[in-house]
Amino acid sequence: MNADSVTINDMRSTDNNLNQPETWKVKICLLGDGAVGKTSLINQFVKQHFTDRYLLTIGTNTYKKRIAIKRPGQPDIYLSFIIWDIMGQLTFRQVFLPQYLKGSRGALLVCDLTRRETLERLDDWMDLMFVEWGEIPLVFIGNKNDLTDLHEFGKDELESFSKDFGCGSFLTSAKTGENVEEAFQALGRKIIDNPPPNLPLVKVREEPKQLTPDIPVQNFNCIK
Ligand SMILES: Nc1nc2c(ncn2[C@@H]2O[C@H](COP(=O)(O)OP(=O)(O)OP(=O)(O)O)[C@@H](O)[C@H]2O)c(=O)[nH]1
Ligand SMILES: [Mg+2]
Repeated sequence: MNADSVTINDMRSTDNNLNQPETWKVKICLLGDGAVGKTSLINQFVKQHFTDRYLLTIGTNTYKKRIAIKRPGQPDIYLSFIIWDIMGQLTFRQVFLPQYLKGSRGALLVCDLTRRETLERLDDWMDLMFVEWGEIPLVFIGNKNDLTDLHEFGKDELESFSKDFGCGSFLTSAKTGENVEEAFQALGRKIIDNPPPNLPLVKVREEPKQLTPDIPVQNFNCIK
C-alpha cells in the first residue's frame, strides 16, 4: 500500500479480533492566527499541561492521543488522533499550508477571545482550507475564556460565525482545561458521523514527534 494515500476504510484497524475495539487513525489540524493558543490547547488535551510562556511554533509539530467516542446502543469507537500543530504566522500559511493539510480529516479553527481580529481572520483560514480540502468536519474554538476582563467578543459572535459554516463552537480555556476535551470529542464525533469520502491517504506517525524546537517569545502582552 502506498503510505502517502489511503481511503477512509484503510483508516480502520485491520485487527479482526472481535474483542478489539474498532480504532480509526485520524489526522486532524489546529488552525488559527499566531498566539491564539493552538499549542496550549493540544498540550492541555494530550498532557493536561499548561504554561504561561509563549513558545512560538516553528513549522509544525505532531502529537498523538486516543479517545473513545460513545454511541448509544453501539460499541464505542476509538479514534487515534494524530494532531498537527501548525504555526499561525501569515508567511508560513501560503507557502506550506497545502502540504500540511494533506490527508487531514477534520480541523479545529481557533481564535482568541481577547483579540477580535483573530475571529475575523478565520475567514482567511476557511478560504485556504476550502481550496485545499473542500468540505471537511470542522469545530470552532474561542480560546482564553478565563481572561474574562480582556474579552473583545463572546459566545454569540462566535456562534453566529460558526453557524454560517454549519459548524458548532466552544468557548475554551487551555489554562483551566474548560471545554478542551469536549471540543476534541465534538470533532471526533463529527468525523465519525460524516467521514470525508475518498481523501488521499496520509502517512501517520506512530509516535508524537517534535520536528522543530519552539522559540520562547518574551513580553507577549495578551497574557495575564
Ligand atoms: N490565560 C490564558 N492564556 C493562554 C490560553 N491559551 C494560550 N494562552 C497563552 O497564549 C500564548 C500563546 O499560546 P500558544 O499556545 O503558544 O499559541 P499558538 O496559537 O500555538 O501560537 P503560534 O505557535 O505562534 O501559532 C501563551 O503565552 C499561552 O500561555 C488560555 O486559554 N488562557
Ligand atoms: Mg503554537
